[in-house]
Amino acid sequence: MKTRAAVAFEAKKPLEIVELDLEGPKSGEVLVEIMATGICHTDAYTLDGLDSEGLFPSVLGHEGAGIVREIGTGVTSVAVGDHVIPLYTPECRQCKSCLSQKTNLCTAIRATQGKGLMPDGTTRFSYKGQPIFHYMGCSTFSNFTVLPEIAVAKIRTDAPFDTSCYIGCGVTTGVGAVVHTAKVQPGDTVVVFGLGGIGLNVIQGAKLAGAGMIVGVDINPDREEWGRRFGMTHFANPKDPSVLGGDIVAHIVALTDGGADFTFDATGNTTVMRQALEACHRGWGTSIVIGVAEAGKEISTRPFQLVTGRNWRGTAFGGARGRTDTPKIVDWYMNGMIQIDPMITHRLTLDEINKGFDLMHAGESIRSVVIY
Ligand code: NAD
Ligand code: AHE
Ligand code: ZN
Repeated sequence: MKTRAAVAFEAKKPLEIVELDLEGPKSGEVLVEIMATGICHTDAYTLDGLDSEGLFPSVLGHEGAGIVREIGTGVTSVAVGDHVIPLYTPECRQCKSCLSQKTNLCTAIRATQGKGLMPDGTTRFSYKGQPIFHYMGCSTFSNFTVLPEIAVAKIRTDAPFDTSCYIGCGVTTGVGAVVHTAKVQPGDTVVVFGLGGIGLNVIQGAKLAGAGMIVGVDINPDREEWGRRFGMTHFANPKDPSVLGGDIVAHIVALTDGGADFTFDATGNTTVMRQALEACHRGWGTSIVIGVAEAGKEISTRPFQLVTGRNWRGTAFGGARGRTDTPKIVDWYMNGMIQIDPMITHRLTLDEINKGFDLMHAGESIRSVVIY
């Protein structure tokens, strides 16, 4: 079949809207009509050539929602007509990682996914006879895409596509980092570095978990108002002269009476990751890395920071088990426990998708969503 898609033909070049050929689902796979997709900073990072796994030409996008239109042989967990969210973190329920119950990082198809291929080692997309790579196993910047059955979460049919697509990455990552990974407890002090599409969801997750002080840190002053809308109690801009001696770590440590119980990096900047670790409380504070850093970047700190009891951890997809937890987060949204609508700042057509990247880079959007 044919599908309209925004293709990343080369790094650092705008996406091009073209008609691709798409092969139908093979055994264990499903064809999904994507109804809406968010644009996450990770898409921009890959398009900018900063991802060590980045492949071109490819169909980016990993934050979608849609409808199953066809199923391959052997598919049992979803049917034609089901509403689904594609999962870049699948859940096979059979691999060592899934069975361990210690991680959400299913390994069943990770190797081929990282090579831009389906589990059988081939791609379903092509353009003028040339193969086009998949991205993060999802490729939601195409109106139709093919996914393994283990990489779709069935969701309720009354959830709107243009908001629930954000649960495919940003919402689940931010809220999940708090509730699944950190397991923040009532009264805990939380500091969030980076108040974009992910960080604001960390803030609302912290509020949901009953955190006491919730501090937001961002170099964009407009983000103070955004943070307060979702439960942030204090804000610090590292560029502001009011920051103690120009040292954001000293400022946070003073503000939080010795450091935070939990800090989160949602910037992808390795200098900020160090600040987040060092802003944790001596003896027990834990810093969670969410941000994805550029290829070649490394994190560092004085080992003394760890010797004296600070913990450094990371999280992917908010520690959520794709098929099990994603539908629950959709319920949280539909029940009003968490907000999504105000964070969708821009709705675009597929032809306007490059504008979504421009808005993100200019700090003018929280989430842009493409509606097919
Ligand atoms: P975004 O662009 O919407 O937000 C980033 C925010 O960080 C912006 O508000 C920006 O002003 C702020 N910022 C930038 N530099 C800063 C600094 N030095 N100090 C303080 N604030 C700073 O991006 P997003 O979509 O929210 O994604 C954030 C990060 O999370 C990206 O690195 C993305 O790749 C990553 N991410 C990781 C996962 C995961 O599963 N681990 C999932 C989604 C996104
Ligand atoms: N490919 C990169 C790493 C990118 C990365 O860390 N991706 C996150 C999701 S970001 C979503 O916006 C993730 O899930 N990582 C776990 C995994 O298995 O990819 C690199 O550095 O090579
Ligand atoms: Zn993402």
